[in-house]
Amino acid sequence: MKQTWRWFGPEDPVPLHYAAQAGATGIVSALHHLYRGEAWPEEEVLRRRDAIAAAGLEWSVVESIPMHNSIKLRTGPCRGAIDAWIDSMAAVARAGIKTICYNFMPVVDWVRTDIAWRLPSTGYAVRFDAVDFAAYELFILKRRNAERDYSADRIEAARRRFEAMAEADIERLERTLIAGLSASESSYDRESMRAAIAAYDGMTAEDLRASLLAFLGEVGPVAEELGIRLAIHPDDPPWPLYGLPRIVSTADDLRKILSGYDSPVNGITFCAGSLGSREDNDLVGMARAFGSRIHFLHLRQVRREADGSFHEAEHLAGSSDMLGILRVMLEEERRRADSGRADWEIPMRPDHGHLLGDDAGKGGNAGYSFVGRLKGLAELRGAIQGLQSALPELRTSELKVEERHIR
Ligand code: DNO
Repeated sequence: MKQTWRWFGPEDPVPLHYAAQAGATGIVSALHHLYRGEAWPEEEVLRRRDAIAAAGLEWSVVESIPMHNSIKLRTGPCRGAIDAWIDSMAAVARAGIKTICYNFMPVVDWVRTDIAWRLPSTGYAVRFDAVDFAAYELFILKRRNAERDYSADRIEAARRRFEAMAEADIERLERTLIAGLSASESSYDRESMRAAIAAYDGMTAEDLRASLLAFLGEVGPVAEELGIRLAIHPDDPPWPLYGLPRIVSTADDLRKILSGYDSPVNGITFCAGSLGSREDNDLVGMARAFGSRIHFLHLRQVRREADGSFHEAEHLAGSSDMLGILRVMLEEERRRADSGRADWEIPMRPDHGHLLGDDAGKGGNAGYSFVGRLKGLAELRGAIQGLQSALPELRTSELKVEERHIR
């Protein structure tokens, strides 16, 4: 597996050479500073690529080319936004990057209620608290008809939670929920959030899927020509939020997307953390079922809690079977290599990490501090080498394993 590391660009407080120190050879990046809906200028793409190359690393995956809401709604500037997306994709392809991760979540990208939840070990994790989330949309955002999405018991629990919140708690929760987590391109205040949600009024999951398939129908053929692999990222968390449809949450969802535009370029980012937040997602089975269309791996784990909440656990110690997933993906790499594919190596990154040691208090992007991700990558690398050492049939990268021993 190609070990990669997300870098948010020159503004990222974790510099590129730290990625190399962590053992990554590839970088995952995007032009985060550019407004969604406009094409990425080629010279900016090349500048980013060269900055990464100057650190001795390779830009392996673009994550993500932003997806303007009009593409999901198929209204307004949709046509122009798709053309811009295609232009960005072409600029990226010309710069030599062949894998593009993107998502199709309406209004909000990944959602957490707490970015510094204290772990028993004294580190911090990001967490989604289902009751806090309900309290926010029922009693703070006051989303229209939100109460229809909750049981009477949950509404009562949310009311009690809300009543116990101080003004500062409300502010912190709101900032975390709608004012932008790292990597999400949008940030809202209460009013613009309500308006963004209202734009989707009446849109069903079927409608949203139709938008995605229409998008793929236009982008897919160009991706085929350019040799690009498209990798849709699952919803995080994988269920509807704010009454908005989410369509990349389950095995059934993925099947519909992959068969809806049935081409090897139409693939997925297998995010073990996002998909693993649902108990009914059998991750090892999904990795096996969709293996040939998995173009990128986000490796992390969550610990699911009884009431629908979850927090991010250590990379090898959550509610999912990480070793099982790694094993299936190593088998997939072996298959690709055996079939003569030059691109058999699947890029993976340790997605998120705990806030540990003296990273606490340094600021930076939630989930993307240095030490926590270094630990995650080290654990994953150890697990991969352990599997390959025990199971010779998984040793696609035996040369690489030896190289590392020599170093
Ligand atoms: C969070 C991420 C997501 C993801 C995007 C992909 O850290 O995993 O923000 O990058 O949704 O488009």
